[in-house]
Amino acid sequence: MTKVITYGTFDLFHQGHINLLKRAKALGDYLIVGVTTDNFDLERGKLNTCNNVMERIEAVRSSGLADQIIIEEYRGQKIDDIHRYGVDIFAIGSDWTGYFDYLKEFCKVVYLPRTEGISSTQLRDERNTVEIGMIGTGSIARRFLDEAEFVSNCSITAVYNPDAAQCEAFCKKAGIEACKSTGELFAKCNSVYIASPHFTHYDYAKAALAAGKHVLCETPLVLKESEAKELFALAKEKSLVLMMAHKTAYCPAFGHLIALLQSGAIGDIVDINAATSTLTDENDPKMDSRLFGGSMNENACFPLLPILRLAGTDYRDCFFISKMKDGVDIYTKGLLVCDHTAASFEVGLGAKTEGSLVVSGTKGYAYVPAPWWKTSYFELRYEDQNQNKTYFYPFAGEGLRYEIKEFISAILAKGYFYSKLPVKEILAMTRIQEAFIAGRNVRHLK
Ligand code: C2G
Repeated sequence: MTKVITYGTFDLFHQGHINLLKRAKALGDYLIVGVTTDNFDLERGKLNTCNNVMERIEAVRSSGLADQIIIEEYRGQKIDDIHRYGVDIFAIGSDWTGYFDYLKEFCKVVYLPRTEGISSTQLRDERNTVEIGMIGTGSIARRFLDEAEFVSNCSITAVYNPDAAQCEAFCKKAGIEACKSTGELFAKCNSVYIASPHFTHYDYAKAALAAGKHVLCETPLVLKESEAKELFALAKEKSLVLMMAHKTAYCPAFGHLIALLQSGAIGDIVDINAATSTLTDENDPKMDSRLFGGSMNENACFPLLPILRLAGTDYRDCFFISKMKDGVDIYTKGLLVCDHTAASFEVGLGAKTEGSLVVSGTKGYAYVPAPWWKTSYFELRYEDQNQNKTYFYPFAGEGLRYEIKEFISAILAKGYFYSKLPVKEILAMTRIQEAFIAGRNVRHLK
């Protein structure tokens, strides 16, 4: 019996895939099809798949062409599979010609003709495109523009900044239309990315939602829980997506770290410590008390993400110790007391801390080195060091592409969509920031 193996993502399963599988099957008597996992695709830079792994497996299965379906989850697996399944022929489309010649050492390698005129990329592009209007033209907006290039089904169609000169300069460089008002912007997009100073978020988000636009808003969404609740209620009423642009929440490594810890990898969690500091120039608007600057307002959403996810949002008490300068906290240490877990965090714009995340459990601890909020690597450590494990993941570019992809997927899903950053966590983050601004349980260092 001649065994043939082939691999693919098989997203939006189409005639090109069917032809390929037929040609591969014709090479032998038994066809094994490897379907890539969602994580493996992310790792190899494929961020745009529309179907999840189960849907893609089901598509291959229902073609009736595969005698066996396996999943492909790591680089180098093809060699293992060839040995494990006693494969005689490895077959793949001609777009890969030469790439898999290294497998010739283990079996015959055949590059099959690719079907012209159809591809998953083309099908993805034919789906609706989300037109994003941007509010704000600062450094994060610039990065957003670059990162959006990596996400399909979206385009930046217009930009607004009340400072017309700044807006013109940004748009000229980017080759995008500058708008003179939010009304003009809303007319040129179906969704809005808000990257303006945070005290303006509420008004812009409310106006955008009222105009029927989906909203992706930079951190912090707002600084009052009542405002956050109002915005989410408005989004729900109008069936619109409202997401906070929290890059850590959507990156692959952070998601896997949380899943591992929630499944008991270090036992019961007893303590979480996370720090995020970004030394900032004294003259930067982020250091201006009139503009709601300061470390808590600027950075707290980052350490609070793992804390609220792992310890829960129903904390009993929350305390703060701050070092103030010109009316803003240049450094704040926070302590959260939950029923089962203690948590502490540090944020700083005027003081530098070790920006790591440490989660302590009854069986071991997780260590994510600085900058943990751009998670790409972490370790689980145990009393018996032989049990220690290290994990590596991609964190592509600035990492914003993951949140952009999530935003686009949520919009295109047109209905049920599981958000990786639940509303209750955003509300709890806002509640904690609001308590700090109100001076509740805040002690000041001299
Ligand atoms: N294909 C084809 N004709 C098309 C489109 C795709 O013959 N018009 C083939 C590809 O060449 C590949 C298979 O269909 O052999 C699956 O394609 P994709 O889903 O794009 O998967 P790919 O990224 O090529 O993954 O480990 C995974 C493999 O390396 C291939």
